[in-house]
Formats: sequence, C-alpha cells, structure tokens
Amino acid sequence: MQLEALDSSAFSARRARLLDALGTTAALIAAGRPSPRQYRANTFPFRAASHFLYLVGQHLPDAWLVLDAGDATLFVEAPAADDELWHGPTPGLSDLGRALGCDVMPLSALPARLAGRAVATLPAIDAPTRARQAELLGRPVQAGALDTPEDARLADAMIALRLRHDAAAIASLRRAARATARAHEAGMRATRPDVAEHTVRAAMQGALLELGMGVSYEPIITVHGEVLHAHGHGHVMREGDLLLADVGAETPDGWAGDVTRTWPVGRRFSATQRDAYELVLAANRAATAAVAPGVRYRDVHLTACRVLAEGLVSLGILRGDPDELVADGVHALFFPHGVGHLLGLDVHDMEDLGDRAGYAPGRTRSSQFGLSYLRLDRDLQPGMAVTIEPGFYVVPAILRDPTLSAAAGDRLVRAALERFADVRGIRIEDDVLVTETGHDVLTSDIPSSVADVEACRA
Ligand SMILES: [Mn+2]
Repeated sequence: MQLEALDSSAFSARRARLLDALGTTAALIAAGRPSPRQYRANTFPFRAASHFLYLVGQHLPDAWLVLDAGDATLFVEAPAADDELWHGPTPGLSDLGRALGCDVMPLSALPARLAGRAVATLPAIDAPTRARQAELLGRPVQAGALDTPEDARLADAMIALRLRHDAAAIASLRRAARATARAHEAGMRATRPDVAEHTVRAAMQGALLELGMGVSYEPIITVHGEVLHAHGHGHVMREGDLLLADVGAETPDGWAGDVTRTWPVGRRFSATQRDAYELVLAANRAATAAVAPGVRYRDVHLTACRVLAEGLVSLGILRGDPDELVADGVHALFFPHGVGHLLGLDVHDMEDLGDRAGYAPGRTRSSQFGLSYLRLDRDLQPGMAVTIEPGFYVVPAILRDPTLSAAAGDRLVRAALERFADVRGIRIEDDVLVTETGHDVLTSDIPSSVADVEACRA
C-alpha cells in the first residue's frame, strides 16, 4: 500500500483537540474493513471510515485508533511476509508511526489494551466492523445507535470538531470543488443527442480519474431528473431533453464535492425549460446570498422555497399568496426535498450520526411533506460547508397523491403543467463555505447562468 502524502501536523492537532474534549473518556475509532466482492482476493479500493480519516488521514484497512489519557495509539495489522511480493514495499509499524506522528502497535495488542474498560465508540456502518467493535468492547454496538453515555460524549465531540472545518479541511474541500468543476465541464461538452447517459458519465468520471480521484457518491446523470435518485445511466438522450447531472469528486484524502447542473441535450434551452431553469437559479442565488454566520439553515431553505413559490405563481402553476403557499407546503409539490446539507468527508457529512449532527439540540424534523426531508437545521458558523441545491421537479407520484392534492386544492393549476412537459427535473447545486463575514461559493466557476451553460453547449 501507498500512504497519502499528508502533513501529519493537521491530524495531530485534530487528535489533540478530540482528546481534550474527551477528558477522562477513552475512545476507540474504527477504520473499517475492506469488503471484497465474492471472494477475498477480489478487493476494491478501501476507503476508511470518515471519523478515522479525519483523525489519521490514511486509508488503513482494519486499523483502530485508541484515544486514552491524553495519548493516541494506532493499532494495525503488522505486514505479512509476502505483502511485498503482491503489493510492493509496505510500510512497517515504525514507518507508519513516523508518517502519522503517533504511536503504532500491532493489532494483536489491541484486545488487552481495551479489556475490562468502559471505552466509547461510534457504530460502524458495516456489520462486520460493528461486530468486531462489540467483541473488542464486550458490549452491544448497534447500527445507528449510541449505546452508552460515553458513546454520546464521543459523538458530540466529533460533531463539534467536524462541523467547523479547519484550514487543512478547507484546502481539501477546495480541491474537491476544483475537480468537480472539471467533471461538469467535461460532461457539458460530451453531451449530444441520440447517445446514452453512459457517454456523459464516462466523460465526467474520466475527468476525475485523470486527476487521480473518484466520486464521493454514486453519480446521478439522467434525462429523468424528476426521479430524485436515478442511478441508472441507460436512457438515450434526445434533442429537446434536459440532462440533470449530480456528480461530485472525492479527493484522495476523502473530502467530497457535491454539485448538480442541468443542461440541454441540444444546444439551447426551450422557452419553458428556460423559464423553469431561471426560477431554480433565482432560488439558488437567493438561498446562497442568505448564507452567513448566525443564520438558521432552515431559513436558508425557506428563502429558496419563497422564491420558488413566487415564481410558480408567476408561471401560473400555483395560485395564491407565496408566503401562505410556503407555510402550507404547497410549493413542495415541485420542490419536495431540503435545500441542502452539511458537506465534508461525507457528502452528507456525519449523517452516520443521524440528526444529532444535522439538527441543533432541541430542534427536530418537521412532519410536513417537503420540510421533513430537510437534513440540516443548525445556526451557521464560520468554517461550516453546506450545499445549496433547490430544484423544480414534475413528479407524477406526487401529483397523483390524493392527500397532497387535497392539501393543495385549487391552488395547484394542473392545466398549466402541460406547457412544462419538456422539463421533468431541474436542480442547481453548489458547495458553499460559511466564512467569518458571509460565504464563499467553492463551485462558482461551474457554469450556471443560461448564457454560460448554452455557451458551454455550443
Ligand atoms: Mn447534495
């Protein structure tokens, strides 16, 4: 294996801050285990769990970090005799210790180190790692649960650290944003009528591969933008279609980009596509402009909803007072999801910890359709990174839903939708860093205005 070339001081500083927050609580942080396909030697690139990556910076399979009494110790499998034959020069434990700036011990010493102690951990997403956590700690470790008060303390300490990105994290997020921009430019150039969505996918992921990067989530590249998580790429794109591409880079050290653009398969938007697109862009810009320290993220969401409601009224799709339409959730018929989420090592950062990460203490999810899908409701602070991703979708399942239809009543003008048959789904998503004075759009150089997108398609 090859170590990522990283400055270990950023990671030492993060470990020191976490140790400080933990006080006398000891913690066990899992890297996770590789998951080969079908048989053991058929491995895929191993990506370490984000809490581990945040503190160590290296994708070390089956490694465990122990934080205890002011010290960090990493436990890893010692290299096997034939590792070098198959994998080339492999760092030994002392090489690792030097590179990482912490003590490194063989994995075989871990059980004795933990035996009989109350140690905090965060449940791994994969069952084999969770089973090993439970075995090492001699207690249940359940998916999506924090089983002890120590686990909760560790979760809160990690959330406090990872919510506000440090300089190293921001540099990595900028790198992810730059690579994501290259992918979207390649996608816009590769799009043409009468070929499959796969063609665009190849261009976008190819641009990332050329930079030595992969994707931070399974790309959505589809002419059916109204299917929110459409993961197939087999549709043939036709002149007159819109293509929605939600693609983000992952840097080698694990940081995510998350960007959506929607562009015409032909060279120009149709008049109706343009109307709907300009509306989503206005919502994106208004919500982005609202991002600043101290602002409640739910209000950023509602800013986007207000612009969309107003626009849907002027397009004749909705009737009524925009504020009332938003209060009653009628706009959500066409914008059913939240305006965005935290961004960091995970594309939905720390979503493994559920709403404990995304929602401030004392705030809970709304039960209203639309608002219930909002993943973030905290007051923004400098150093946070969020996405801003309003959309407009004509979703048959929503428009058929009797409860939602009844709630909208005559405020939904179905006849007006016929004019938007060539729209289906539009989303415009950017990555935004909260700064001391406002915000910085990390992905602002990716074309988003009608003129810039059409210039890129020409
Ligand atoms: Mn997103």
